[in-house]
Amino acid sequence: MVPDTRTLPPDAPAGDRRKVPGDGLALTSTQLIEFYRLMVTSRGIDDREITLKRQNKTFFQISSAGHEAIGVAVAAHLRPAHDWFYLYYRDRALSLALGQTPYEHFLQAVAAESDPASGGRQMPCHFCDPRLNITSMSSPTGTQFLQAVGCAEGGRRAAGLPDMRARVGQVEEDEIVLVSAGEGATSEGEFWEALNTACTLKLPVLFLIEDNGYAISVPVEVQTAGGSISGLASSFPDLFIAKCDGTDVIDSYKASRAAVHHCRRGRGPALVHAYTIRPYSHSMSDDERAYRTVEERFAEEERDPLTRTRQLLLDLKVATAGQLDRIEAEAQVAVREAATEALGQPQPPPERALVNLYSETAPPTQPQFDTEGSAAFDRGSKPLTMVDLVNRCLGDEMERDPRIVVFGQDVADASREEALEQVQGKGGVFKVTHGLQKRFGSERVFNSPLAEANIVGRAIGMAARGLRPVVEIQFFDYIWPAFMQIRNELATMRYRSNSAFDAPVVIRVPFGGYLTGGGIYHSQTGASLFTHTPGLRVALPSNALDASGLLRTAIRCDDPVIFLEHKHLYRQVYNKSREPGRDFMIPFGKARIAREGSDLTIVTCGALVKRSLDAARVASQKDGIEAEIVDLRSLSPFDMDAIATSVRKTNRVLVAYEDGLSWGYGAEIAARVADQLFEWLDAPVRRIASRDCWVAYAPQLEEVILPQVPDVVAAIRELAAF
Ligand SMILES: Cc1ncc(C[n+]2csc(CCOP(=O)(O)OP(=O)(O)O)c2C)c(N)n1
Ligand SMILES: [Mg+2]
Repeated sequence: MVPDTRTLPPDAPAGDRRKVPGDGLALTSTQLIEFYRLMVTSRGIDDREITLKRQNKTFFQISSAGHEAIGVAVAAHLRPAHDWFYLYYRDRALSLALGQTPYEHFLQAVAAESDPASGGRQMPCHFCDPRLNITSMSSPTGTQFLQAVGCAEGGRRAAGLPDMRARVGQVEEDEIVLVSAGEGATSEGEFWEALNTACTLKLPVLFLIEDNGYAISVPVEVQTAGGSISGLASSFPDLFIAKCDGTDVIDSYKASRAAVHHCRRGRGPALVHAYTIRPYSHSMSDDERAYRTVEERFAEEERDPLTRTRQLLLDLKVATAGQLDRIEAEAQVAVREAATEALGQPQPPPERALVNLYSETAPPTQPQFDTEGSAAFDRGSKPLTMVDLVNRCLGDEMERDPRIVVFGQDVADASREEALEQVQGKGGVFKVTHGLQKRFGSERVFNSPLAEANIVGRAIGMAARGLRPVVEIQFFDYIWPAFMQIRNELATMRYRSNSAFDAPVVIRVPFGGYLTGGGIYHSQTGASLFTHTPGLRVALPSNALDASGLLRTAIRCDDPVIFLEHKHLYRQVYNKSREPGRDFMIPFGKARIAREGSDLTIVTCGALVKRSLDAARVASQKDGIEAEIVDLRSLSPFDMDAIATSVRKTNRVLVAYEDGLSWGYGAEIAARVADQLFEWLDAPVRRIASRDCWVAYAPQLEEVILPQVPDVVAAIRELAAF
């Protein structure tokens, strides 16, 4: 008869426990047996998937073999649907321990439409389960760290703000966020950014690093200075560190218990460095015999967590060999049945390929976002600049929706609260967020470190739990460190999670040239890099009024938006407007006819709108040519109907844009016009754009590199004469 509860000897585990406080470790035999059942189930799923892949019944396989012990041990201290989880692909046992089923894992492997993690969009072991607070994982290594920080931070901020808390869903006082990854992924800069912010804000994030010694074929000593990630991280303040043998359930249990305890008590983040093994090569696309010696591989076999746990249970007399054999056999039956059932499930039908790219309930294209006709202009007030109206829109929206947080570099008035009373406030290098911190407090308006991926990654983590981040990237020229987060994380969130999660984040970005001296790194364009990213929406207003209306829509809609604010247009007198009212919205995909004309159409946006208007005036006065100007306002989606209507009238098209000519935004417009409106055209589609060059600092060079009014005039004349 096995006693139901026993205290295991504290000297049982291997590994370094110097920093693990407390020795009393109570585990029931039932728990230990459950650990074993989950571990053999996890290995059984991997083995079954490998067979299915060889039979071409699944399409990819990556295993959790060797990582089972740390997985079940850490999960024992965590609370699904209470804590939050950012997992990685070797966390099959962990996810089973949190409550997922073998059937659900197989549904993803066979790419079933009913796969609850992604609806057949993602490879196997890309876990996602909103019922358990397992957020959607993607494939890039290391992108999950900053999102986990944002998730923990979102909970913390909401916990302190009753209005926000009431709107964002469940927030638990003692919740923690688990984020896991391999040791190789810690070489990504975002790991260090995440540790930095987690420690700065003392957030309850548990970093679980499952160190199997290899990142595909690259061994840890090539990856990590000194060969130990916990050693490298040891000087972060308030970071609790525990090392353990991740193939030993007891050692793993103790280390993760201490780490969870630290986080739950609000003492800051923790890092568990678990030494695991990787007995099955990196994935089925890899053969480790190409780079590992026979001796090394055999030595690793000695540490197989399944063998070790089985022996432990026998040594402790928790179960007999016969009982363990039966558990294994039952697990195999359950796995086989789950696989068979999943194999009968159909893949998504072809007509569903594009579903879930964008919100179906609140996309920015919907009529609910068109209040343009009922603007409530305050007749008595002065016209305001684009900076003023964007600032007012942000303030109005923050007042309306307590879920909105605003952050980025320099966006706060003054990070030091003691300074806040005495100073005027910074509020952004362009002053667009000026006064918002004073008005809404430092929990909702705050500065980030100088790290662009940090801003977007955290925003995605906050959005996953219901906050509405409106962040600023200081200059478009410096958005690139965040591009991985924007393209692979933000834009894919809805699609890859089958709409279980979304990411309604607005990224405001000062953009563009014509600064006279902006140079290479303060003049950049490149909108097409974002319009080429499915899942994103992109806007580029050319005047203060449109900026107000488009930003309000961007904030209220459920899709992620890149909101390009042209720096050159920020304070121009010619584009000012009166305040249009708190509900003034312009939907995306609705162009504006900036000038009516009958001889040719100029399709344009941003700073080229004014240049086209000036050129059209010259052409009208000097040549009698009347150009119609279509200001697109939103670049993705764009208003093809407005273009078509104009082209059917004028039969000639010039596309004018600020990106470099080749592969730039207008190239696609020109191609669409040529393709869809060919029979309406009396002349070839012409383009005016920047030279395929950086914008040089010398004003004389800037002038020839960026398209100018005379260039547009010349193109109008040429096109009209064709
Ligand atoms: C950003 C990025 N670069 C490269 C890859 C390809 N890749 C997938 S897994 C992997 C190795 C990861 O090693 P590690 O973090 O140690 O995890 P392990 O697979 O060993 O568990 C690489 C290079 C990727 N998915 N993402
Ligand atoms: Mg590794």
